[in-house]
Amino acid sequence: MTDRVRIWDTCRQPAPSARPAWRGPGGVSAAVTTLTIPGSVTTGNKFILARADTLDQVIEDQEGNNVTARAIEIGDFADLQITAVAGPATARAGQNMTVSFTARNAGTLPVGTFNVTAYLAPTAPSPTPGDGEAVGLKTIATLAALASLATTTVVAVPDYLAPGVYALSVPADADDTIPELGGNDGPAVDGRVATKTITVQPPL
Ligand SMILES: [Ca+2]
Ligand SMILES: [Ca+2]
Ligand SMILES: [Ca+2]
Repeated sequence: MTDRVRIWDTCRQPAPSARPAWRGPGGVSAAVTTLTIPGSVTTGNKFILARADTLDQVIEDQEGNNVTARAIEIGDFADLQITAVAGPATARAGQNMTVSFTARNAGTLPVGTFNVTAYLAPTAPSPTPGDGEAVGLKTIATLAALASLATTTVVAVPDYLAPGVYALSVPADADDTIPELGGNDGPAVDGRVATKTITVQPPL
């Protein structure tokens, strides 16, 4: 409720051009206005409220139907991406392998701690990032706006993984702790599938 109030506090006075004109009985007035959400609003799922007669200046037959709410996701203008990923040509079930990747924040504000997770998936059907078995992760402490970080991590190939050819993928923020602007969020767009496959050999 606190955030509802915060958002509403800044939005309750639309520009005069956006204020609906007076309408007679049964009349309908539609308006479009641009609102600024203040930086103090925390990220996450919120509601934005539209309230008629905010200052209660009009005595109405029904005062209880002046508000409508719509869900809105507040992002923090981050846009995590993986711009490169590679692993070994072969790996062995039950042993470690080294994965290299480059994480990028294409957004306009720095991001805090997030995980980059490595997955192994069968090559058919063609996997998207995050498909298959999670085999390990690396925690990135922070990434400035428009910064990239090239790094490696050692992950364990599960000993129960059937021998065969696998696709390596690395999505950033697969556990979704960093809200990103709509369309830029989720493992499929926050990750990348390695060009080269990995042949997993049976355990020793
Ligand atoms: Ca009223
Ligand atoms: Ca993203
Ligand atoms: Ca995210």
